[in-house]
Order: sequence, then C-alpha cells, then structure tokens
Amino acid sequence: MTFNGAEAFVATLAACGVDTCFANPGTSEMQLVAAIDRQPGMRAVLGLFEGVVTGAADGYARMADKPAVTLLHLGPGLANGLANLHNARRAGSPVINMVGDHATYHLHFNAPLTSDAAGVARPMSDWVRVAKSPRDLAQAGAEAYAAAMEWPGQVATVIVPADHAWSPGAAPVAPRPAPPVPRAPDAAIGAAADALRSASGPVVLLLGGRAVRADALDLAGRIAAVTGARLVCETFPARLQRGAGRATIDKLPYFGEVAAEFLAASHTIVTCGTEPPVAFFAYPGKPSALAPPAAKIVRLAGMREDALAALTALADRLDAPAQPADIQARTVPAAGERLDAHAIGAVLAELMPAGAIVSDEALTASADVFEATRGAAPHDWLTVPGGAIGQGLPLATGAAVACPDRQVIALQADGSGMYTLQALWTMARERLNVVTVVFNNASYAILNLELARVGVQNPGPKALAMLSLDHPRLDWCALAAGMGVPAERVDDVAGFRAALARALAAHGPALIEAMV
Ligand SMILES: Cc1ncc(C[n+]2csc(CCOP(=O)(O)OP(=O)(O)O)c2C)c(N)n1
Ligand SMILES: [Mg+2]
Repeated sequence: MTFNGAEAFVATLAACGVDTCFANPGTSEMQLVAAIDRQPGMRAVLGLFEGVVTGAADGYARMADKPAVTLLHLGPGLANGLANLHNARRAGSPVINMVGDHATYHLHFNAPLTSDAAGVARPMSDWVRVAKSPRDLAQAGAEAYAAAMEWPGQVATVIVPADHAWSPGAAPVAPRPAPPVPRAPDAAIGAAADALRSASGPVVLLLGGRAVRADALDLAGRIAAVTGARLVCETFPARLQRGAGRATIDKLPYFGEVAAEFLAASHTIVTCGTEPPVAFFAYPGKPSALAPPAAKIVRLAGMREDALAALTALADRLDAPAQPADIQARTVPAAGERLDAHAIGAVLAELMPAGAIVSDEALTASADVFEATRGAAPHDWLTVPGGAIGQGLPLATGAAVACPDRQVIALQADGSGMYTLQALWTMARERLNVVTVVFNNASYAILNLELARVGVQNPGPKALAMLSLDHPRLDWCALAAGMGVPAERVDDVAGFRAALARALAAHGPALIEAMV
C-alpha cells in the first residue's frame, strides 16, 4: 500500500491511539480531510469556530487522558483557536494540533493566507514541529503524540505543508513509547512528612492537577486523617473529582484578599500537583503571593510530577489509616425562594446523576453553585485553569464526545458563553448529552466588581456600558434554537427544577436560560 504524507501522518496518529479529530478545515487541509475520511475508526467532529475546536480537544483530553487531534487552517485558523489552547496548556491537557499550511514552494508567492504559522503556534504550544518532507510527516506525528503525552499532558503542534501532505512515497511509523512520568524526589516526600509531623499550627494540603482525581484525593484524605491537615483545591482545577463518598475538600477562593484570609492561619502549606498560590491579578497595594509570609511552604510534587505516587509514598511514610478523615455525605441544601446561584446549585445537587461532568464557566455564580453541590452524587468538576473565557461550551462538547455514557452539565455565564456559542451547534449535530445552564445576568458582572477593586472611583456611563450586556438583552433561547438545541427560559426555582428534570431525562443537548 502506498501513502501520501497526509495518510501516513493520520495513520501514525491512529496507531498511537488517537481516534477523534475536532476540525475546522480549509483548502490547504483537504488532503488531511481525505486522509481522515479514509482512516477507519477516526471520528471527525466539526466545530464552527476554531475556539470550539481547541476547547473541545481540551475537554476531550481532560476526560480521556489522551489527545484528540485538531485540524486547523493555516496561521489565521490556528490564531482563532489560541485562547483555548492557552487554557489547555494551563490544564496540562494532551492536545495535538495539525495545522495545514501553504505548499512549501507557494510560500514564496506571499498569497493572502501566508503567515508564520509556527510563530503563531509557539506561545500557546509546549512543542512545535514543521514537517520537513512527505516522509517526515509520519515521524512528526509519532513525535507529536509522545510530546502531547509528556506528563500530565502538553499541547503539541505540527505544521503540515500542503505539498508534503499530497505527495506520495510516505509510510506510517510505529508509535514511540510514552515518556516515563517524573517522580517527586524522595527528599520532597521526607520534607513533607517532617513538616506535617512537626507543624505547631494549622496545616493545609494544597492540591491541584492530578492530585484532585479521586484516587489521589482518597490518599490526601487519609493523610489528613493522621495529620489533621485541611484539604484545599487550587482555585481553577482542570478536573476535580468530588461529591458524596469522596474526601471532603474546599476550593481556594478566587478573590485575592478572600483567599489570603482563608489561608491566614496556616502554619504549614504542603503543595501537591500545584504551586504555592498567587493572586489571579495584581491590585494596587495588595500582595501577589497569597500564603501568609510566615507560613512554611513545602513542595511535595509539582504539576508535572506523579502526584499519586507522591501521595502514596507520603501516606506510607506517615502510617496513614485506611480511610480518609472526612468523607463527604450526600447532602442537598434547601434551595430557598429566589432563583439565584445558590438555588441553582441546590437543585443540581438534588438532580445531578452520579458520574456527571460539570464544565464550570459560571464566573460570579460559580462559588455558590460549587458550595451547594459539595454533597451531590459523585461527579467531575472542570474549570478554566488559564482564565481565558470562552472555554465552557467547547469544553463540555469535548467532554461529552469522550464520555458518551455520562451526563455533561455546562454552567455558563452569559458573557463568556458568547465567545464560543457555536459549540451548541456541534452538540446538536453530534447529539451530545449536554445540559447547558446559562446564567443570564445581562452583565459582565465580575468586571463591575473588579472596577471597584482596582480602585476606580465613580465610573461614568461609558465605563459602565463597556461592562453591561443590556441593550439589547441576549435571547439565549433564540440563539440555542437557531443552532438546533431545544431551550427554555426560567425565572423561578420551581421552573428551574422542572426544566432541569426534563433536560436530564431527554437524550441529546438542551439549554436552560436562567434569568438571575
Ligand atoms: C479571552 C478573555 N477575554 C476577556 C476576558 C476578561 N473577562 C473576564 S470576566 C469577563 C466577563 C464575564 O462576564 P460573564 O461571563 O457574563 O460572567 P459574570 O461576571 O456576569 O458572572 C471578561 C470580559 C477574559 N478573562 N478572557
Ligand atoms: Mg454575565
């Protein structure tokens, strides 16, 4: 059998176990489109904007723990997808991008779509490779897979010149072995054990990355049982497995001064899977580091080290008991009268099925929903680790493609949702089990708070208009209907409960527009 470069590239990715492509192609990618078409077992999912494609690849990766491949159109198409690649990179998600480019000899003519595609890729990729020949494409594919799988995951981008893609004489290459997972040094385990044993005040075990998966969290809970440590999750975890039956864990608050207050009494902070906490932004006169200056900070393992192995070794070293200190009970708070974030969280806690996957881009609503759902049936909670909004709906899309048997729930702030609402169309086309709850507050509410927090006094109407989504008010039911997703609008708690029950019972996507 003879292969052109594109076919050898795609066959190599398939041999590595890549079976899903999120795509938004153009003319320079037509050979790749044809190669995917001919590759058995490779699913192709069209996204109508590149930010949907890259965000979906991130959501897929967080749930599947392996990469999907994206298909993007030269430098400009890649550029449209960069913000969600930034989020994927901060999440430690394995993602492979295949970016078509002009034929090598055509670049010289400076045709309209000519750009420095590798230069566009670099800031939001951990690894970039321009294929050098038709035969080299397959090699680049195998290398990209290995790079993407570097623990816990990286963004790997291959630039595919069109003439390399269409030229014959290529052949697939064998997958490279996955790189070994770096271990935290023994000295770090010893230092953490000593610090936890000898602490003369409150101790925090600050967990992030892979340390907030269920198995690691169980170990952390057992360590808490022997040390009295409080389990705290980083503010924007990639994938936190929480809920009834799992070790109780709090999340570090978003606002710097609230987070600093939360940590103020800490004598010792041991970090695992994350770094010592810092404020999301600088504010005039406020510190950037959130831990109290006198606290002892000990690094058990970083995001790129094996958190599970480190926690296992630490639990052994400390003779931790078999059970976590505090196991979260199944609880449902009272919803209250008004339809607000707490009420929506309370109803979710009541109705969310076990194994649900939550994509949280609810912003100002997030903290209350998170708190109200702590005793929900066990579920996965995905956030925006890179802070670039427009991730929520694409992430939910990718998670649903990775986990067709699980219910996905997208908690979506209205302003952030507008960046990549085209994801709704992909949900409809693929009949994905995603229930989207839009928090329609007709506002960039968080920025109204931030305006005051950075010290702006008496903002004028021009400033306030830049933070308002009124005039015209967005009609999310109409937007969803236009993309094939059934939707309903609710403005009270009973209405929300009924709408959520209906949406969860139905197959395929649904959207609930909550007027909050
Ligand atoms: C890519 C990107 N662009 C802009 C911002 C700045 N930003 C942060 S929050 C926000 C508005 C959020 O409004 P909404 O999503 O409606 O949430 P709410 O504050 O109303 O809860 C903006 C524009 C960002 N974080 N990322
Ligand atoms: Mg809003």
